[in-house]
Amino acid sequence: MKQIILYYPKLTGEKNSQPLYLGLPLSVLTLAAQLNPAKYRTCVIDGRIDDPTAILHTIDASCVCVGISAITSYQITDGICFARQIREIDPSIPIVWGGWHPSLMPLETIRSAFADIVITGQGEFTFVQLVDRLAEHRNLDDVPNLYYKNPDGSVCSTGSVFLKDFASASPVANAYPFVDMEQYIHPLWGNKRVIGFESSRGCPWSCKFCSIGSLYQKNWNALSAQQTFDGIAHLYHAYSVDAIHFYDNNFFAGEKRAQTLSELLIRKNISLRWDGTAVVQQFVRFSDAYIESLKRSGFYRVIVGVESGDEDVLAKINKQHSNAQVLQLVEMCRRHGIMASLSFMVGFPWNPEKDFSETVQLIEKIKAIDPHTEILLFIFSPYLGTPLYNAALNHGMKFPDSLEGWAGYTYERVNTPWISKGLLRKMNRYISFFGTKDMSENLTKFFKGGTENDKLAP
Ligand code: B12
Ligand code: SF4
Repeated sequence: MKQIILYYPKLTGEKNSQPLYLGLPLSVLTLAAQLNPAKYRTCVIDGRIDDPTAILHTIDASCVCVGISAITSYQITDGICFARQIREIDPSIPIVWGGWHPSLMPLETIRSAFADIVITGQGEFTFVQLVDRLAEHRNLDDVPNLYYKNPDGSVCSTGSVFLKDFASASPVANAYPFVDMEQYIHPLWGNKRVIGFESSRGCPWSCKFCSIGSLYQKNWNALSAQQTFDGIAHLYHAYSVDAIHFYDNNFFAGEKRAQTLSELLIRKNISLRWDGTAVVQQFVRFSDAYIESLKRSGFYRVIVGVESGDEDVLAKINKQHSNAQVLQLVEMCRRHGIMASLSFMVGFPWNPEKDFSETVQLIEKIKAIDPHTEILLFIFSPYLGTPLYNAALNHGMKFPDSLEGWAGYTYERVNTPWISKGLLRKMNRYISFFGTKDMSENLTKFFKGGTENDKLAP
């Protein structure tokens, strides 16, 4: 039988990852779930947990390809390290890169000596086609969304990214047996056994800093309420989880779907807590009755990107809410006993002193309404492929131009030239004061991007 290896690289260079950094590697599990087990022997290696050595010893001529996933982060560094080991074992095994970074920077990625093929966008459909072609030594030119090298080193591309209805793909649960699920179940946010699940993809909004809007161009699609229910009921019964953390970019883009899901959970007696992402201007329109019905089914936490307290910045980044709506959302959550988890970024390129000061003022107002609100605060780092990437270029930012160069671009090391040393110190002081005072240990560490307290410093 032919062998396929899928590698999910480490997210940080640290030895032990904290629970939030140890979520289910859905990026590669969804691919594994699509491969026909009668044809392929699939190995999923999670660099955060597994020692790849044992599997590397099993690689032989039956290996069709190695797939590596990466977001713009340390994952590139670790992915290259893994690819180097594969090259040493057998340089003829095709190395395929996919995920957010290769999708946004396909040309830089394919130029690397450690990449033979790049798949852009969703992998469920294209990876299966690619693997079949490679296994049968056939041409790749009818597989969409690929970049690949010809024998003479020239690069071919086969079409642009699309968002296909992933409800038609095989359920990710098919791939749970490939990993030790216990490793991905954690105590978080007051729950004992939380696990991640993806029920929708894309987003109908287009915030100018966001990779999702840039890649999927305002498209959104989702599993049906029944499919979502089946997926999480399986996790409840088979793995005894007590909470689901939806990885969706915008869970509440489908309001009706959320309601049907909550009705199913109640009717079928699935006693789980669950959280999801929403945008401010949408959440404030929710009626009390709607929120209460979700709450009865276990909804306990809403995750919202507020981003800035400076309304000039909100307009520039195309966040279509006001500070008044943010405070209204916090008040609604307080009233309904829902935990609001709000994330912010400071240090946008236009007037960073002002955006920092107005963001701090808004956070103080939020804390006055509900001191239990979770606040995550990051220093803005421009991401490739987004409109703010160009704004950053115009403000003097220098970016890498190769896969190896991007490996060093981790959000805690970004040096945005428009932030003075004095302002950076002020931001870090606020982040660490605030972090230690109001947040749980895990969130404080997450907030700081790892376990070292001063990681955000240049
Ligand atoms: C969960 C998550 C995390 C988790 C880590 C992941 C985990 N498993 O534990 C945590 C919380 C740690 C995290 C942290 C961060 N994250 Co994050 N995260 C996500 C999130 C919400 C879900 C990822 C996921 O599993 N999706 C579900 C899978 C199925 O989708 P997928 O990964 O896109 O995979 C599909 C395709 O990309 C492709 N594919 C993926 N891999 C491969 C490999 C091959 C070989 C092939 C062929 C195809 C392929 O096929 C898959 C199926 O279609 C995404 C948003 C999103 N919805 O994707 C952001 C996202 C990936 N994160 C992002 C960012 C920016 C960050 C942070 C920098 C945020 C911050 N400031 O702290 C940090 C970085 C951490 C670090 N140390 O570097 C960005 C990445 C942008 C980029 N340019 O890479 C995203 C897209 C969010 C956004 N709004 O822009 N994150
Ligand atoms: S609402 Fe969230 S997921 Fe959607 S484009 Fe804006 S930041 Fe991205």
